[in-house]
Amino acid sequence: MRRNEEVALLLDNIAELLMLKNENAYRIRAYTTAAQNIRALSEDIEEIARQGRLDDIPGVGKALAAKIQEYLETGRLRYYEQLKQEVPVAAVELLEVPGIGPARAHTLYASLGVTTIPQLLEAAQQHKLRDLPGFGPKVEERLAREAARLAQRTRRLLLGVALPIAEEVIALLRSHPGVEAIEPAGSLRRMKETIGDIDILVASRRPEAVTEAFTHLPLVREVLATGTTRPSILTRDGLQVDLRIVGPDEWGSALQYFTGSKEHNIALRGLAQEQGWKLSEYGLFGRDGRRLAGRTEEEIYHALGLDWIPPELRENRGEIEAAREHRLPRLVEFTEIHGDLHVHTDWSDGHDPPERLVEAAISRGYQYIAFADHSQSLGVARGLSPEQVRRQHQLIEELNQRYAPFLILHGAEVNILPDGTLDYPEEVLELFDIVTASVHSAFDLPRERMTARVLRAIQHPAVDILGHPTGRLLPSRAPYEIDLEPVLKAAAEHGVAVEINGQPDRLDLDDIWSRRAIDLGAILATNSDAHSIRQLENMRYAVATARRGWAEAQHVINSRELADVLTWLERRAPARRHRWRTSGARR
Ligand code: DGT
Ligand code: CA
Ligand code: CA
Ligand code: ZN
Repeated sequence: MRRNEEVALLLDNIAELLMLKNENAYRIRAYTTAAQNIRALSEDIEEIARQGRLDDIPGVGKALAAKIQEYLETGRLRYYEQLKQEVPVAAVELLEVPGIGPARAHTLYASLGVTTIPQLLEAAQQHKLRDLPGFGPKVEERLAREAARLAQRTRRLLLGVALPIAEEVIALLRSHPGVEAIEPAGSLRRMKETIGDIDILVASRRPEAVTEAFTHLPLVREVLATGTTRPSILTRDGLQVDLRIVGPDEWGSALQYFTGSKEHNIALRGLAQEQGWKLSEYGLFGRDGRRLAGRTEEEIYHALGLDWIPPELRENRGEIEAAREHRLPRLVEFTEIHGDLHVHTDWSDGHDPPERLVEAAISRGYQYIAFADHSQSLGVARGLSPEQVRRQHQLIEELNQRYAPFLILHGAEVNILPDGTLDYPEEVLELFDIVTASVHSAFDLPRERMTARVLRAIQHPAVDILGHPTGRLLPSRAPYEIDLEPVLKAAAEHGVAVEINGQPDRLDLDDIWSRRAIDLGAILATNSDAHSIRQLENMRYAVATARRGWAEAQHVINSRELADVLTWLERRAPARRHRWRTSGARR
């Protein structure tokens, strides 16, 4: 099934480019229909191609079959490459603007060279649109407004930036006497990795008073809208916060609606419609208009024959079917996390000394922590020399005496060198209790070589965790080229945990790949990758990502008790067993 989605996306992309070319609707629909049908296949498209049955797929004729065949075999499609020469791909963005269809988009890029929303805004402000065929002053004015709105909206925030601010607002409003309930909504409640804007929902019988308090919070820079039930502000950090105030009776339906996602809501509304019912932010209503549910979210889901669905799963990725069949996962909880296996000290590029990190970990209720300073070749991050590793080993033994029964594991974040070997000789690797292997250099290797590189590291018996497996940085650095399927399979086979790195700009693996890792039998490690005490908090984002990836506690190595983690660490390196027995650290 590996390439089904890839092929479907390719066909969708072609359809979009054809739209921009203003091709006839019939041809365009042929591509989107084929894409849909390929997504619905329960068979691997590569297998179908091998058996020469591509044109048996509904909506796929001989010509399209040949194109898919070409793409599957060569990784390229000449027709698509050629289209990209003819049509500026960036202009697809214009189709997002309400009021711009294919014909107008075509006119915009063909006569003005406008391909992006900011360019559209500029052209509208300079009154260059009104004289274009099919536009006019009214349209120009409207497009200027829409483009201005969208240009703002495209700036997405990291979850780790948005959540603390939202929580500050919520804490400040919660104590207001008019507030009966308050929760984050939207992508924030779903803990998505990036957030378009911050949505907060309040239940109150006194919306004017709440709006008054909200728009006068100390962190408000500018009030964008004052409507009594929908005030909106800009914070001092320049973030937009939308508040919705509803009556307590509508709390459940409003929370459900404003949590989204849009796709999840559409699917849910469809379920209601099958019964002849109507679902909106005001409630679930029967054929005769009688209100069936709406005070709580549970009420609504139950009325629709579903178990209540945790917000992190509400993306229409199978959660509704699972809820109907009572097979939703029991998602891992933050309180089930017993330790953090990736923390940097001031020995490499961290800010805080080991002792203080240990104390912070203990006060978080953890049973164990692993220091994972950088390895020798990472000069910029003050990677440790073998000599320093030996001294750090000594120090950790002393700390373990002092802090028992809490256990400090001596770990390292060891670079995977371009050829897949590790950045320390064997006799140094043997000193570590736990090793996280990560790629920190040569990001531009071809896909096959990057994959082979990481596979080789996984096979090394010293390696326990694969660190930030794709190397992406939000919002700017794309993942390096790597074929994750075999990597995750190898990790599963060797008992190597796959990291969900909790740094807000990493969240790597992401939600989708985390879910795939679980399906392939791999175990995850939710790690903070903290470089300071404060950043131990990153664990939250790692756990949230795991939850979005449908992870249960059993799928997360650091939700295990200390003794079970030690057993796991002994799986390929039995000599380690001797170590914790003699140090007396094992309870
Ligand atoms: P964001 O802000 O881009 O990260 O994503 P969301 O999901 O927070 O979206 P936002 O802020 O536009 O809207 C908040 C929620 O309101 C959204 O998740 C679902 C609901 N919603 C908004 N527009 C629609 C709509 O057109 N249809 C449906 N069914 N729900 C909508
Ligand atoms: Ca939002
Ligand atoms: Ca919003
Ligand atoms: Zn790293």
